[in-house]
Amino acid sequence: MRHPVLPLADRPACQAAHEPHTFLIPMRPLTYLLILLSPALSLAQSSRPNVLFIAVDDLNDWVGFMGGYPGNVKTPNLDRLANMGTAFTNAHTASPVCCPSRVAVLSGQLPSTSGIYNNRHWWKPNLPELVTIPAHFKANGYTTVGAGKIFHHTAGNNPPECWDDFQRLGFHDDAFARPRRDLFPYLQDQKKPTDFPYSGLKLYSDEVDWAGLDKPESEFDDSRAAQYGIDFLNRHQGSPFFLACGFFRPHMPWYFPKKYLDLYPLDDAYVPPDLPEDLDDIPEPGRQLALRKYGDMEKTRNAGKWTTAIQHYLASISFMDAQLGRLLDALESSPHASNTIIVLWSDHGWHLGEKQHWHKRTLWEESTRVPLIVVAPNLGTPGQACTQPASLLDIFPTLIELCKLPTPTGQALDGISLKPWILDPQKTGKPSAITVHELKHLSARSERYRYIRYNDGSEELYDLHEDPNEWDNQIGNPAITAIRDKLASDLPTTFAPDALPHSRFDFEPHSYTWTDKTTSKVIEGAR
Ligand SMILES: [Ca+2]
Ligand SMILES: [Ca+2]
Repeated sequence: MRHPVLPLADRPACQAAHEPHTFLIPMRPLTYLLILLSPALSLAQSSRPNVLFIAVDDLNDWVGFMGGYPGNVKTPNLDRLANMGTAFTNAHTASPVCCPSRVAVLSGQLPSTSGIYNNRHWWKPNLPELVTIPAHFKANGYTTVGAGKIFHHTAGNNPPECWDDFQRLGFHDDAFARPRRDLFPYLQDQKKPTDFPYSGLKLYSDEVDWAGLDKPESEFDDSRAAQYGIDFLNRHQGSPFFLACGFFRPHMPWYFPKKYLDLYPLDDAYVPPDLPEDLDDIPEPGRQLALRKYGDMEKTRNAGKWTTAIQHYLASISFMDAQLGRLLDALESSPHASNTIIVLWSDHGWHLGEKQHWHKRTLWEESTRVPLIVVAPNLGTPGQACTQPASLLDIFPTLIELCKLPTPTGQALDGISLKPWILDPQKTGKPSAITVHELKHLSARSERYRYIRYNDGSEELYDLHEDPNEWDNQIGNPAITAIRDKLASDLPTTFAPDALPHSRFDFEPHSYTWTDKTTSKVIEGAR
């Protein structure tokens, strides 16, 4: 499977946002002053590369350069970024769920290593010594700043200790759909619009909605995340920086400025074939994962809105892509352009009806395959693609090697540096990409095959070269037993116990401290 990197296309026009930001953490001019006043530090760090770290939420392989969408998806800026560096077109998440995926990326550890398996697991009070990417850069002399969704977006997942400055943008676009004050303490109460849900369908939660909205583009969270990065790039001098921008779209709700809908005429939208029989050769645990939240799939299909929903997912992607474009423009016109590594990744994918599924949380290609682009100035050939299996776990070791940072002390990293594949994308021998989902549901993806083993021992095996949709479970095919055995041997064999759940702790969002209700131990996240 090899998808060519597409040429640049016209970028959608977009407005610039010039609004003041609200910072939860006050700006710290002293940080910059101290760095400027420290010539030794400045000299030592002047040649160190900066990092622009871009996270996307729930973006599957429906991206131009990945070729996952059979129709015409408009992602000129993702394609532009792929043309600037190395596109890992066979990259997979460590977990098909937001929080554990992000903890895995940011700590370099599989859920089976960290014990962070689901959205109800705060990493900090469970693993107070865990070193994350921004904290590691900060400890090594970088200025670390960010905005938007980097860690999981609900309260308690993004400790201020990681950052010199951070702009929280926790789903302001649909604050009315987020009544849980404990999860969203930073949002202002907003009345639910009278015409909500805009889709006309009441689905499993208020976030499952879609619409092109009339509000100005600059007021969307993703515009603000990009603007934060643009402002930083325009003003920053001195120390090397780690700048993180986290986009929420195409995570639900699929809200965006109306004009992005014009990019996708309804008649042109591709809808996956409706194949209930695809589940016939899937073991029961896999069927349960596929049919979880099946009500949304059924209601959407029965209401004749499957195509409309897909149109809104596509428009969400293009809206996010336009914000990425603004950020890349700002980097290109800044003094940092030639000395900044760029990494872009999505936390996991999304099903739009394949295998009768309408969400994430499965171990098939739709959920695990994600965009991963690394732009490393002066390394490799811009525009190259690597089809070897890559894991989002590889990001941390890659950045460590490219930025010549030490490895975090006492912290095993489950990925490996991608630098050898940036230098030679044809190089073979890359380990398979492992995905861990909840209770020991596991997948290993090699360049050609996927092996799944559920927690009851049942299995699937797919040949992606012959069967890119994973329709034909080949487990038991004697011709590829050796493939099965090899991939099975790649799966983790030890499993950290489930982390303690949210309910075990009292969390105070403004001081960013947790108190363990059983031991009374206090854990601080704002040191
Ligand atoms: Ca996500
Ligand atoms: Ca099947």
